[in-house]
Amino acid sequence: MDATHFADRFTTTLRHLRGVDLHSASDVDLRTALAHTVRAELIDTWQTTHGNPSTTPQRHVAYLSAEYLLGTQTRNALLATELTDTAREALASLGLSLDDITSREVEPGLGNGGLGRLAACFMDSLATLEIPATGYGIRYDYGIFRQTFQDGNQHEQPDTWLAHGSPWEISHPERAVTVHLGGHVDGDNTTRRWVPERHVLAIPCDYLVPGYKSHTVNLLRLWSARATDAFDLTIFNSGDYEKAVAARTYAETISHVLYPEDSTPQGRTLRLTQQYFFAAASLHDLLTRHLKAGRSLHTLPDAVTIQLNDTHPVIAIPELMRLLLDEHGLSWDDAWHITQQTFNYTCHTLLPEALEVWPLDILGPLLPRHLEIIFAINHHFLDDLRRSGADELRVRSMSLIQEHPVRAVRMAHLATVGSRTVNGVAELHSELLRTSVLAQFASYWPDRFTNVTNGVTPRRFLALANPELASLISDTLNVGDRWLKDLDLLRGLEDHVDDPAFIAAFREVKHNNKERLARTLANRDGIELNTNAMLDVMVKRLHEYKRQSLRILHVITQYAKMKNGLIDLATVTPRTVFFGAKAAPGYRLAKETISLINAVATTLNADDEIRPYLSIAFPANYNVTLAETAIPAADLSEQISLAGKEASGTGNMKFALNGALTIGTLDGANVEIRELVGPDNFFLFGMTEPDVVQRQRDGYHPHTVYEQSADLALAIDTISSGAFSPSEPGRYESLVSDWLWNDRFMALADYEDYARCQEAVDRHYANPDQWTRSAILNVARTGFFSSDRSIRDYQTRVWQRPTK
Ligand code: GL9
Repeated sequence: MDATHFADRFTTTLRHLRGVDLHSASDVDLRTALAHTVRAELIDTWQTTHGNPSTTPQRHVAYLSAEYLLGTQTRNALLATELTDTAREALASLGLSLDDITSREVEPGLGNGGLGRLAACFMDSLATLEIPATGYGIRYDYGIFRQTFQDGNQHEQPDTWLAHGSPWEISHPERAVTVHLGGHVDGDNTTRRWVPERHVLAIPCDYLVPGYKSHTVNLLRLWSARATDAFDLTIFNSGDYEKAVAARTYAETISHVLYPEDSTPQGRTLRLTQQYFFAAASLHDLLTRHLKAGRSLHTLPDAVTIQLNDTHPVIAIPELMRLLLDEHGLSWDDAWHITQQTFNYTCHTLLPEALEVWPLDILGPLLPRHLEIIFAINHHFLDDLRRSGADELRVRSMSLIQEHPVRAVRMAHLATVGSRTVNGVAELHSELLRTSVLAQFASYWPDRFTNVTNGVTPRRFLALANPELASLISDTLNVGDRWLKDLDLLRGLEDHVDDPAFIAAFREVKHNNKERLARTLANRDGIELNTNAMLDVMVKRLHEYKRQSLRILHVITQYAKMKNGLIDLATVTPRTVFFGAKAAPGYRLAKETISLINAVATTLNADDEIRPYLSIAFPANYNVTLAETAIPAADLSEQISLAGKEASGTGNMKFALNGALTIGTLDGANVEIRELVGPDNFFLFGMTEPDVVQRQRDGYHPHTVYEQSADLALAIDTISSGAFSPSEPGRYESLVSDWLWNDRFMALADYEDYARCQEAVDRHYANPDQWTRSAILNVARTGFFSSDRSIRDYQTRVWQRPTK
């Protein structure tokens, strides 16, 4: 398609779809028409690749995830279809700017953080690698909240991403699937029948996922809840209008809002309803397609493999059992074999409080038949376990049911028992799963456990986010943009690490990216960014284990020392410390940390003497769109979680690939990043995971650490003195006392080593050639972290056809 043709289609779409011409078109009209113009291209490709599923020889991958943090769609679709230049030229010929139109696109924020963004990267790689796949999830009416700051405190506003419609969505109300809830179970010992009490409709809302320069367009199918007519008709007929509307509202609540939780599960009936709602609708979809293709249920594992993204969709395991047993009349053994060979489970955490459990008094009333099936699975499993010689202690600790503090289903255990493979998301994480979190399962089924280290898509996080670096790479490697599909080719950059012209060009790209970020922050937040300072970035959910507190304590020490004349300003490496972080709305300590960072920012940024050397930028509402501008501008990437707590991290990979150096602990994928880039190009500090375990065993007393570190005490005492809260000196008392008397994630214990390491960062940065060399090596050596590699690992380690 050439530019004239594109322009023609665009104006026609504007007229026919929006009923406007160029002169009367609003922003929304333009955005919508552009999206539809590109979408039409994708649909043509999609129809040629997905015509008839029964002729596809490859096993279909179904990815089940409660979250997809997609980011904006249009520029990615243009990139994938190689239409960016065409669109730009076409729009320019109409007096319009592609960048203007796309810059106002609203991102679907249907996820909380890393787990949801990983799902989006995987969808991109599946399509790029031409693997037939469907992503299944929930179309939340409201995604992750929009964060604002008022007096430095976080406030949450509803995310109204659908306010102007969703031009990328194709919804099919006529293909709604019915999902049942509640009720009771009838029947005798041999035939059990669920008699549900309520029914809701699941409407498929499809998003096309184009592969980059591939012939595959996959589907992301998000389910939206609607009331059935029967749902409220009886009430309507009885004349109780209010009650009828309330009934309707109840059904539609199911897909109303994303739970804004980070790592910790919310034990609420609505959340379990959401999980079952999308798991059931997705399985219905998969089975219908399988049967329509004339296949037997016994061949399900040969045709489909289901990847469970954490435990959120694990209720799909008993649901598949229910369908096979109750609806299709299979025997228990056949049903179990099929189920167990179809599912695979990815675990994404190490925090014990993040392991989902569902109390029986929540699960039972909502899904009575499923609870019976879970008990039966447990019965079979525990029998086998006992036969293998396990004692009762072991049996109790591996049971799918916990007894204390309340009787509840352990979803990670159910997932492990019901899946063919279980994987962690980084080498260290998978190792810790095998040796601690799921150790007993790993010794019982050693072959079931494997690792797939996470990855990120280079299309969004290099080509789209960092076009200048992308074109420098293409020019330097002389392979066109082939490296975008074969990221190991970045290794070729090592040959240029001593080439002065390349070094200068690389540095210029970084500087331009800082200027671009400065423009964005000026417009978006009214923040002034010093583009001549080192940009030191910590962006991720606000959580104690990630230790934003460690970062801010060190900033405060530096500030206090500068103010007290303990640091000669002439020797200081100027830095801007950038934060981006949302706190779960009910997470008190996290919200206090946000308030403290903002208070310190206010003080530093108002100090004319200090500001040129040390300042803080903390824009509100960090999201995928802001990440795409912030990450390419960063010099330093902060990955400072307590060792053994961050399962992988994926931000860490995005920074390294964009030429930031990491200061980090030996946690998650940091370990692999450091191995690849080399110790000289990575700033390592802190306890190792075994150190942490030992220190806990010995008894950890943060107050003693405080007494023994003058620099740490300076920071904490400065806070306590009210330096950042003059009208209320005790404002941060709860934070201070938590650090001194609890400090669950041992920020204080790692403080001194962190401060030492930051000095090493300053020294390295003081030599620009040395720094740029390290930055280039970070890019050259981190091609491994392409999500294409992760998906290939899933193919060889997880999705191989089952052996009979
Ligand atoms: C997470 C882990 O905490 C991260 O370390 C990991 O990189 C991602 C993807 O595997 O998964 N697990 C988890 O619950 N979240 C993660 O980021 N939390 C959110 O997504 C908010």
